[in-house]
Amino acid sequence: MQTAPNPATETKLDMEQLFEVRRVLNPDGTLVGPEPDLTPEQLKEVYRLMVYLRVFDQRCLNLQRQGRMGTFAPFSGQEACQVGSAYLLQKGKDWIFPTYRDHGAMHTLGVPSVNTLRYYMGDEMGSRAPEGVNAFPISIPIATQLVHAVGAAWAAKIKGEDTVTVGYVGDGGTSPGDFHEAMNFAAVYNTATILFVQNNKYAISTPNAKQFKTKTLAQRALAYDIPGVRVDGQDIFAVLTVFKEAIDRARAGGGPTLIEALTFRYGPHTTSDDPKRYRTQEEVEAWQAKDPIERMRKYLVTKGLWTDTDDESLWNWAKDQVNAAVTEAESIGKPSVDELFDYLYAEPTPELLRQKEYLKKYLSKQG
Ligand SMILES: Cc1ncc(C[n+]2csc(CCOP(=O)(O)OP(=O)(O)O)c2C)c(N)n1
Repeated sequence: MQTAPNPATETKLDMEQLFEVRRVLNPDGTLVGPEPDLTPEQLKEVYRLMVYLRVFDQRCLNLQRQGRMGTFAPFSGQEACQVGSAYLLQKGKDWIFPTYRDHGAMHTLGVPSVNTLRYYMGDEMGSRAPEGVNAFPISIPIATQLVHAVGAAWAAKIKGEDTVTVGYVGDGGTSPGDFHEAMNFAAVYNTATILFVQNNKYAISTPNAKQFKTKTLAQRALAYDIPGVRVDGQDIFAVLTVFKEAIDRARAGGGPTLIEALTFRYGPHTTSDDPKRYRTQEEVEAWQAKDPIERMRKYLVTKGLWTDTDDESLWNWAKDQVNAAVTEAESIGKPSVDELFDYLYAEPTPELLRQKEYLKKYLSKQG
């Protein structure tokens, strides 16, 4: 008896070719594709944001080491993904749903650094973005925020609004069911959602090879019949370009896009792990040679838009700005005990009230 061919095993599509990595700016700062449609001022703003975020990130690591901040998740190396994914969104209209590593995107959208510092210093009030800055609080559970991003886009669609939402996730976050549920729902209801995977190669210490079998993550879009894109995540121009395409399509009613950016975090997963135990120095250095900030600096210099003096002033300016934000955050008093309990439900449950009284008594006994 003849068996029918099985497409799942017979298909020999080259997924890496099908989902070829989009690139505009080479590591040496030369162009290989059309630049995004930005004015010289906007180009400099994008660069300024990336530099600022690098300085901020490094400072947060130091604050944690000095015992002035709790556990922190650094994103140095991922600045092009952070800035490029949020820069073209419409402020006050579009929404982002970030992970614990996306404070760079939050800042790009308008969340002040003081908020991020307060959050990581243990004050939940840091999660409250200013009015008109549409950033959801950081999600610690991985992939849950994708479902929220799709839900928000669906709600906007029902209301007849052309709002776009971006759900952020890492490579590890593509394994939980929430990722697939979000993809399916976004596809079926054709929501204006961008599902943005920053594939930084490791989920804490788990490498890609132990996380998924497919050659790419972008190809998962095929299963849901939505566009899937792979992009060089160290190339700010390419990230801006693929986001422009996805945002325009979503806003025009064209539905969701899955974007996989190939990127790398230079530092630890969080301040509580040691990356030397699961990756080599050579790997880190190979990625540092493709640095997104250095790449854009070279481009700006070649274009005649930037000088060494400009660069020195920018790094100094960023340090001053970050210092001012740290001073401000540290001058804000500690949150009260009530704040730990008061915002989960409109009416507190008897159990929460009991816990609150218990904690207050305990703390007053401790003096
Ligand atoms: C639902 C859930 N399961 C497990 C964890 C524990 N955890 C925290 S971070 C992490 C790895 C996430 O890696 P990835 O999605 O690649 O994002 P990255 O941290 O690299 O940005 C895990 C498993 C969690 N926070 N939430």
